[in-house]
Amino acid sequence: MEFNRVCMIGLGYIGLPTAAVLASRKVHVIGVDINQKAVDTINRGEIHIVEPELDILVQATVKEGYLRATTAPEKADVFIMAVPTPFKGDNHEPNLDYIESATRSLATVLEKGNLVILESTSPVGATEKMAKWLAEERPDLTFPQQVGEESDIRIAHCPERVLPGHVIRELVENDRIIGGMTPQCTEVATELYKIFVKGDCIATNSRTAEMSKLTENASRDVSIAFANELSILCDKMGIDVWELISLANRHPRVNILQPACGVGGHCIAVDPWFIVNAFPNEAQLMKTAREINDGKPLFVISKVKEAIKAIKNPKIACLGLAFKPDIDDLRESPALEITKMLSDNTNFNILAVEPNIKELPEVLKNRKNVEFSTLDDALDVADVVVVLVKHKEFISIETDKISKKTVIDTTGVVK
Ligand code: SAJ
Repeated sequence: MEFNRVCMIGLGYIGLPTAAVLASRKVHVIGVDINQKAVDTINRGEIHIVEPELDILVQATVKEGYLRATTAPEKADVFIMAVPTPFKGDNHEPNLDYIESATRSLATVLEKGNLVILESTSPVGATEKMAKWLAEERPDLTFPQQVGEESDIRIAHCPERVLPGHVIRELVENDRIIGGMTPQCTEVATELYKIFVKGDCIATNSRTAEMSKLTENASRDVSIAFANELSILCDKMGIDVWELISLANRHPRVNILQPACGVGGHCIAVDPWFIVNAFPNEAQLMKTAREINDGKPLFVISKVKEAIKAIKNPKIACLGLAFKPDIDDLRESPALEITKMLSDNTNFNILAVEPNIKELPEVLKNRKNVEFSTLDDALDVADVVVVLVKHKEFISIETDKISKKTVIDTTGVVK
């Protein structure tokens, strides 16, 4: 199959880097997004998200004419969908509305021989649903149904597995799971990814590919929950959890992850629910892990409240707002949530320190008791220091600056 033109639908944290990497391999990429501002920004050769190295890649590929953004799908050899799959309702039910509307909109320009790939993290069966929506829109074309049967359109699920902050490198170096609806679909999709993937392209079917992505993030969530549960147990026993974990990890077959103030971001705290929602009775461990990790911020808040009991109008330094170390991403951040919940108590004065952003985020702005502070200023005046994120700036905090203060360290940086 020839891959002269690729239409990338969704130009967010995954779609834009993938589009830019493909374009850097001299494939003509049309990026599609409903956000006109994002489209305009990209067409100027700039970016609307933060990701190292992405700016250079977008600038170069737009300038050379390989990448162009627009708001509606155009004819292409391949369509790749990287749109969000959030929740709907109270029961963490996956919301496939974005996939459905993107699917129906691309159906109008679909042609015999095209390959359609779903990259969005999806519940099991979503790729089959996508095929069904395409078939409803285009009764004149045939779609993959049975193994061994050739169809006009090829469909596959190829989940992204890149780590925010390392996306450009991981897009190229990571192994890629290629889950075609039929072996023929897998074969064609593999050819496409081989244009830029240096890792292995591993063939499977679409349902296994969907479940593999969910499994990876659920597995990490369960491992982090184990560490978070340990941290609560150690607090009760007066044991240093970081020392404990480093000792236990000396065992050749033990590898415990690190506790933190909770689990954030758009992936690990979301994806396991797609499994739990579909199988609430069977997915007991994954559900409990989600509850443990979601409950950790409340435990941290209870520790802060305990520490400031005797202090009138306490000054609390909250160190870190991002969802993980050394990034500026505040999406679903437990550190931000903790800072916000502490500031709900108007008697508390909060000094929010986040070296990776320039101003307070919207949720903390206009709160009289929250001040955006430098690390040094916060350490000078705070009664209580709460370390929420293991940013590199906090690792080098001098002991004498905090020796007289109450420190609640959720990250293990303070020695
Ligand atoms: N965290 C801990 N303790 C740890 C490791 C992480 O508390 O030992 C916390 C972090 O602080 C953060 C959260 O977990 O709040 C998630 O961070 P992360 O670095 O584990 O993962 P994400 O969300 O940035 O990216 C994950 C990755 N998945 C896995 O590592 C299995 C990435 O490869 C996926 O592509 C991404 O989700 C995604 O898009 O699904």
